[in-house]
Amino acid sequence: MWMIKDLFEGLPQVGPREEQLGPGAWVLRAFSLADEASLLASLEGVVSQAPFRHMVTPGGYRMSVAMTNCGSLGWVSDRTGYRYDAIDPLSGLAWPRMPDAFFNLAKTAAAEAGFNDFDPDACLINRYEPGAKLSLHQDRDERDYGQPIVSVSLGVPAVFLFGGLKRSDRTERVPVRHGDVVVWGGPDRLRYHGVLPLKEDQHPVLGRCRINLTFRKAG
Ligand code: MD6
Ligand code: FE
Repeated sequence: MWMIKDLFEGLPQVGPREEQLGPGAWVLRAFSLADEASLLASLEGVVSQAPFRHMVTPGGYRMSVAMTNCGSLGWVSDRTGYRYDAIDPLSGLAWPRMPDAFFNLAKTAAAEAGFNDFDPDACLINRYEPGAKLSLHQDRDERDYGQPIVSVSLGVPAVFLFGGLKRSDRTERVPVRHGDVVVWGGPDRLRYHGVLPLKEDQHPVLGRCRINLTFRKAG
């Protein structure tokens, strides 16, 4: 069947644009597209050392999103809880170092949103296949809520849910596409958020997947 989105396929995405989601929250449209090649090459290097895996929640459920990490700390979940750990439990080794292309993108995106001294030490890498989702949650395992979070979307488009400071607050649906970067911090740092189940789609490089890089200062 013919769909409107087919009309846009193959056309160049327009240059960077910014949308404000809150006093300290921004979507930087297409912000990472200029670095696409180095980001994807760096991603391949990280994943070859620390492959994607489905972690288990403290409640015993297998997460539909597959995860890995790079940087001096990595986010992990198992039956004992959520935490940041310097060691990849799968290999028993340190997580791969954060590639310069990742670090530099996270710094420049944070600065663009007004956070000038972002010092990321952790990059959580999420892989969504069709149907994978992330339930509404807050990011509260980090030590310093004064530091923002930078989130880079690659591959198949998704719908990011952006809620309020209470779980029951209404959520805004934010479409995120290949190259978009979301930054939030300050008064928006603890807002609930999640990702709707990924739709079946194809990206020329990443296939049926969406990859999300989430940068934090964890330690
Ligand atoms: C995702 N992201 O977009 C999931 N958390 O795949 C997150 O949970 C997230 O994107 C904090 C800040 C930005 C995020
Ligand atoms: Fe999150």
